[in-house]
Amino acid sequence: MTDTPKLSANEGIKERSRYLRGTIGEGLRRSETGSLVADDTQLTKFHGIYQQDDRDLRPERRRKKMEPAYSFMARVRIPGGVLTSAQWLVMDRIASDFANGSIRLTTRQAIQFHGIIKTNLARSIATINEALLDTLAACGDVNRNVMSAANPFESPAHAEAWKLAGRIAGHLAPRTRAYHEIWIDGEKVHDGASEATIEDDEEPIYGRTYLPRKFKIVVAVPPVNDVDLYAHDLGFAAVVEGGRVVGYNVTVGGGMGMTHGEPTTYPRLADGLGFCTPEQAVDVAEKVVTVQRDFGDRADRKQARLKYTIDRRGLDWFRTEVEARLGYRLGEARPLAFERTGDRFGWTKGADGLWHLCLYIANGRVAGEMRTGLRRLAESHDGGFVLTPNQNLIVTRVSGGRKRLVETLLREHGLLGELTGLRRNAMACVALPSCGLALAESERYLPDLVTELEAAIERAGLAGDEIVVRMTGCPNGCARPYLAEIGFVGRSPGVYDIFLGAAFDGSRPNRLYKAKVPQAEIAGLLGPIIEAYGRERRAGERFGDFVIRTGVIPAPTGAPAEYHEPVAA
Ligand code: SRM
Ligand code: SF4
Repeated sequence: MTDTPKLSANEGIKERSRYLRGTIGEGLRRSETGSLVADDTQLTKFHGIYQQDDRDLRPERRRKKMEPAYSFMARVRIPGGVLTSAQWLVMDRIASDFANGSIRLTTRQAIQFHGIIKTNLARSIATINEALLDTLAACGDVNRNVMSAANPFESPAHAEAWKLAGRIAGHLAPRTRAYHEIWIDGEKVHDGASEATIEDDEEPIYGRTYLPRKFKIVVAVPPVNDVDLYAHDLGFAAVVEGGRVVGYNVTVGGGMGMTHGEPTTYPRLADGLGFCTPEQAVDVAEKVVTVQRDFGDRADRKQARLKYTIDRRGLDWFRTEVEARLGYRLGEARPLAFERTGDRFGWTKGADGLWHLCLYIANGRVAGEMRTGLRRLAESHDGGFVLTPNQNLIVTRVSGGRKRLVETLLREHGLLGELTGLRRNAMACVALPSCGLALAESERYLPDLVTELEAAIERAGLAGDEIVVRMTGCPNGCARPYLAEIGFVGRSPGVYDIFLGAAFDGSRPNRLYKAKVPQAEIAGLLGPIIEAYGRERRAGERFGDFVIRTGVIPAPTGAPAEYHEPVAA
């Protein structure tokens, strides 16, 4: 008898999957349903594909005794978010040929397509591959898209950070050939008969059952914390001397997700692990991943992220284990400071002498007129684009002579305009109607809530002031709401928990201010606090700091209870 806890169902699915094949190939050929079988829907995640159904249509289809309106979301993995104009045009084409007409920029420098029906799925993925991009490992229990500080053309340090993101992404990519068999060489879909062929597949880093849970890595270039370093399983913060990266401070154990009413689940900011040289960074990433592979909880998926492994075993134990695998000690972390999170909008001049224009894209949703504008731009602009870690878009490498032309085109299509500092720093997750886990609206609601809050912002004379506001439709934290100065987390339809007090530079989380607030009451609750901020703030004081100094909330410490127990009744 052993008291080893029973492995979670997903572990069995992975183990039996023959390196992520399952029966996906057969499922794609079955025409009597728009869905795949349940086990395969877990495996497609490793291929960057989620089965979803339109939740707006659920009641009607249930009434009509029809199966749910199944379709698929495909997430394109783009390390550091760098795209050529030609690649943008392919993404644009996929949006109308196969998806719901929109391109969705994510909070992790990737692109999502929603609404792809099963019969279009393989062609969508093959088209993405033709553009030299892929969806492999964009989701699933593996290392996901690696983010790096936007944008690589800004400085040599940014370029190095981007290259590191690419090297890590390549090194930690799954090696299984299942992805190519299923999506690219569709006609040769593996029949599963030949064990020997499959055994040729090896996953030297992951093994047959991959990781216990998703894993996320970022590379930051201080003083800008656009990647939200502390929200991630593993972070590298560039230490720059004389304009060059001399190494990286390594952070581990960040994560945002939690479950309402379950205090053993909580957001957690990453801890410092040490310092490594640029040459050591990929090896450090591999060893951190393998420690989590071997010690992460494979019984309870709610306890399976690296943050819980570290809290269970301790940071010192974790460092010792990583260093034993590296065969050397990590250095002392160097002093470094961040000044801000979020994106810097408008024009900046890069080290390349060219200009880069950061555009605000509301919740990352590129559709309609906006999409037309960006298509027209991509057709005439060969400098490319960079997706930011905050759902926005940078038009890169514009010559000084073309700046006016680019601006005119973007203005014509509503892509440039005056916005309050609150709106420019607003970010919402997808939520309804596609996200199966959403408890409340997010992307479709936040813009209206910001409009309501803007009344108080105008009264307080804060139109130009940046305040970080983020919303998610459930506590999983996809828009990193626990690092917002004002965070909204969906509880049930039309009802939100309000979190206040994160640091503008992303180094301190917020805490639960008030739970279960009906949406009609939010502006009434926050308006007076915003107005008091306008009147009483000290020079340079940020909103997140103000609510602590004036006693609206006690200073957040990151203790798990602070995400579950509200300050205000
Ligand atoms: Fe997320 C699950 C969307 C960034 C934490 N996330 C989901 C799913 C796939 C829902 C599902 O499992 O069925 C959502 C798909 C919605 C849809 O219809 O498109 C979804 N997550 C997103 C995106 C698209 C939000 C956005 O509006 O941009 C982001 C895609 C990122 C990417 O390109 O890779 C996205 N998700 C995040 C982040 C932010 C980040 O990584 O910086 C987090 C918090 C950080 C973290 O991981 O701790 C995040 N997503 C989650 C979680 C909770 C994970 C946890 O261990 O606590 C889930 C649920 C789960 O994994 O069980 C989840
Ligand atoms: Fe869905 Fe929740 Fe993520 Fe929003 S935070 S996309 S509702 S899983």
